[in-house]
Amino acid sequence: MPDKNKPDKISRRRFIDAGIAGSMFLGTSAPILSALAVQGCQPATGVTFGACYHDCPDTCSWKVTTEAGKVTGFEAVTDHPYTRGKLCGKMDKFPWDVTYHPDRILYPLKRTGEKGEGKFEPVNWDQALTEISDRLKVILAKEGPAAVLPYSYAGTEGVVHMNCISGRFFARLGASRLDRHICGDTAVTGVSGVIGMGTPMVPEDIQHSRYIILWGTNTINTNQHLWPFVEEARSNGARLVVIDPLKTGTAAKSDWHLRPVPGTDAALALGMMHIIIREDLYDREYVENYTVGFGKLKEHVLKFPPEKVAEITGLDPEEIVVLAREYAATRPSCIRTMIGMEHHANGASTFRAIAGLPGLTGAWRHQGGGMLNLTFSLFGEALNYEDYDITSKIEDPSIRSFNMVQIGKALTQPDLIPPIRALIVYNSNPAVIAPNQNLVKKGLAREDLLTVVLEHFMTDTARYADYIFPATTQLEHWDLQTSWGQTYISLNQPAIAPMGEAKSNAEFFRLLSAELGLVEDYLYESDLNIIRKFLKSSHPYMKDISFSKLKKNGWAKLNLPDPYVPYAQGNFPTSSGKCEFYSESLAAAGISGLPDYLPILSPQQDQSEENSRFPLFLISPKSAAYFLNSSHANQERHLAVEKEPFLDINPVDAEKREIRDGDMVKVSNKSGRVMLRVRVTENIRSGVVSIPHGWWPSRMEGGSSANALTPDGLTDQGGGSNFHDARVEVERIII
Ligand SMILES: Nc1nc2c(c(=O)[nH]1)N[C@H]1C(S)=C(S)[C@@H](COP(=O)(O)OP(=O)(O)OC[C@H]3O[C@@H](n4cnc5c(=O)[nH]c(N)nc54)[C@H](O)[C@@H]3O)O[C@H]1N2
Ligand SMILES: Nc1nc2c(c(=O)[nH]1)N[C@H]1C(S)=C(S)[C@@H](COP(=O)(O)OP(=O)(O)OC[C@H]3O[C@@H](n4cnc5c(=O)[nH]c(N)nc54)[C@H](O)[C@@H]3O)O[C@H]1N2
Ligand code: SF4
Ligand SMILES: [Mo]
Repeated sequence: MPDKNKPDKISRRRFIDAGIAGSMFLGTSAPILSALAVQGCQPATGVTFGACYHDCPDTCSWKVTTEAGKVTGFEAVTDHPYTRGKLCGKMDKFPWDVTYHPDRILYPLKRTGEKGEGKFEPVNWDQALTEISDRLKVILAKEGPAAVLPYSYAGTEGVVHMNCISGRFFARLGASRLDRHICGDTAVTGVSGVIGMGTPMVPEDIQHSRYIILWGTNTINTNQHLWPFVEEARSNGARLVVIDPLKTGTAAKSDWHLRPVPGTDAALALGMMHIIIREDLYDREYVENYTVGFGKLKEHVLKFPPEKVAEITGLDPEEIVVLAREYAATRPSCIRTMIGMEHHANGASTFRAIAGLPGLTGAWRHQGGGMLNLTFSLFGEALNYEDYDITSKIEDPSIRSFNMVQIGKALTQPDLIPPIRALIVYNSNPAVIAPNQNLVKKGLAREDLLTVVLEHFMTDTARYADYIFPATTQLEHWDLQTSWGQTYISLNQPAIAPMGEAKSNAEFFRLLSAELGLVEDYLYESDLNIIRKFLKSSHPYMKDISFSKLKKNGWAKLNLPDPYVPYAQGNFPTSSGKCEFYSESLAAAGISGLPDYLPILSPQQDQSEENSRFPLFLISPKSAAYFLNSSHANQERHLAVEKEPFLDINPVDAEKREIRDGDMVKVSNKSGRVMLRVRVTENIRSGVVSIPHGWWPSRMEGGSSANALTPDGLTDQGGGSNFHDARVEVERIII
């Protein structure tokens, strides 16, 4: 059970910055270590265990068979109780789709053409590192280390290669810091305002639930190993409700699909509370003993009667009443949230309002009850972050930082002193995934910017690089995988030697450190040392989990209390130890003490001239089942399934614009325009259109994808992106 007094609560940011890697020095000289650090021995023939590196809540475990140093078999481990012997369609042929793909970058490359053109020549490692380090030395001497910026996210979530040595390297340099808030921090900030930063439920327990609300999450696509547990609950009589403006594949399989206007869910949650309190459906004893601020909440939600909430959300008043009654009357009840819904200017407030519901109904009392959110805090408690996290100890917090969401602005801001002169990109593809794509590309196109990209493929970001370095894949390096969606820890062993001249992220930063003459031992810690040290923990969750056991089996479940019902009797990791309907600390910080609905003006309400020209909301969720963000969106097998990206539009909106199913359209706003084919469909509510996230602009007609239309504003708290607040107009292209 999370202990609110322990300083080991890690934010999602800190988890991602798991550049938070460990310490403990080997005391050997840097270059020698560098040579030793790369690989443990991998068998030429035999079986190794590994785990998926993707930014996906499922963190599947796999088994690799090799013969004569080549992969001959790749499959899910069958005895894993959560992932249950199945990899997803994106990853079930991973060795051939990625590691052995003929387009994979296997040698360092140096730019010969214009930035963005994609013309390169091979260069050897030594020469490329020397040239980069010479340019960096000039930048450091002339403009200082703040002129250097890393750009990375969760391309691999392994604790070694996500941001361990690299995090230490940039902190040691004194480079500008990157705020990695693009995913999850907004949701987590909102939820923790009410119930604290803990892990409220474990995913398997959803099978015990009898009322399941999948709220703003497309489980079948984005979290597919949870789905069998949902189905199990249903076969035992659970009712499944999906709340999503889109009729996703998950919504299509639900018992009841509610389709609010995007960005209005906080009003819906407060409206449910209105009914639950008015009709006396709340758990009096739970509220009295384990919550604070009920009196204030009761008065506050009077402002959210069903008629008013119906007006805001576009739902029927009756739907709101029935949802509230059913939710309050059925036990155990579980609300499952993930990430997509946070991508609005009011994202944190939305999550905060929703997080209050289980406290009101006492859903926390039951196994299978409460809120299934993210599980990363369990790993934050269990593992030895103290030794692993050198970065935060050496990083100077007074050095300026840039939010990764606004990378376009950062690279193009005219009055920045010093300007960003060097950008090192790894584990991310900002030309595709960051909002305001045209501004990002403008920044990347700067001739005076030294851009270095570590990658597997020639991504749209890599095309802008001055130097590209070939990164190893998960089959070629050691790593340790924690999870933000389940409770297993997995060791990834290299199954084969690195292909071509590929080197891991950690090794790149060791080599660059040596080239720059940096001497600190923590820059040269080996992969295996990082892993072993990270596992060295006396926390009860780690009982009987060791490196050698993981090596033998591949995975281990954290030793959590069974059943895991942490808030059955309060014990919330909040400052009061209770569920905080009213938060003194947030009120003191100038944020509302109560959860509230902060309206995002709809295009109809917003009378500004600018926005009246763009009357439709655009959302760009992860609708592509075969992409993982922008990963795999260049692979034939994946593209064959996804075919092409469509703009989904409701018949009412299509008719107004004389658009028919299959027409080519131009979707535009002041930031950009995207050309694609439409699908006229009742699957989306009127007033909203949708384009799938992940497609590479270079592969689209007209050279732009969804993020050319998304705003680069920030969410109310947590520093996330308001991707889904875009407004657009759609026109038929007459050919
Ligand atoms: N196949 C696949 N799986 C993935 C990913 C991927 O790219 N592809 N990405 C991974 C990553 S990084 C993440 S963060 C997770 C995300 O996992 P999810 O959060 O489940 O996925 P999203 O598609 O981002 O958003 C979920 C749903 O939110 C809906 N939505 C948008 N705005 C609102 C709103 O205001 N209210 C409500 N109720 N719903 C709204 C969208 O229509 C969408 O269907 O998925 C992970 N898994
Ligand atoms: N419009 C819109 N935009 C979005 C979202 C949305 O829903 N809509 N979702 C947002 C969310 S939630 C997220 S998390 C971000 C995700 O954004 P990113 O984290 O940038 O995700 P990917 O596009 O998968 O890019 C990861 C890259 O890392 C590379 N990679 C993988 N392993 C390694 C490695 O070991 N070493 C190196 N050097 N590279 C490696 C892959 O080849 C890939 O190109 O996108 C965000 N952008
Ligand atoms: S992407 Fe997700 S579902 Fe697919 S193999 Fe990786 S962890 Fe499993
Ligand atoms: Mo994400």
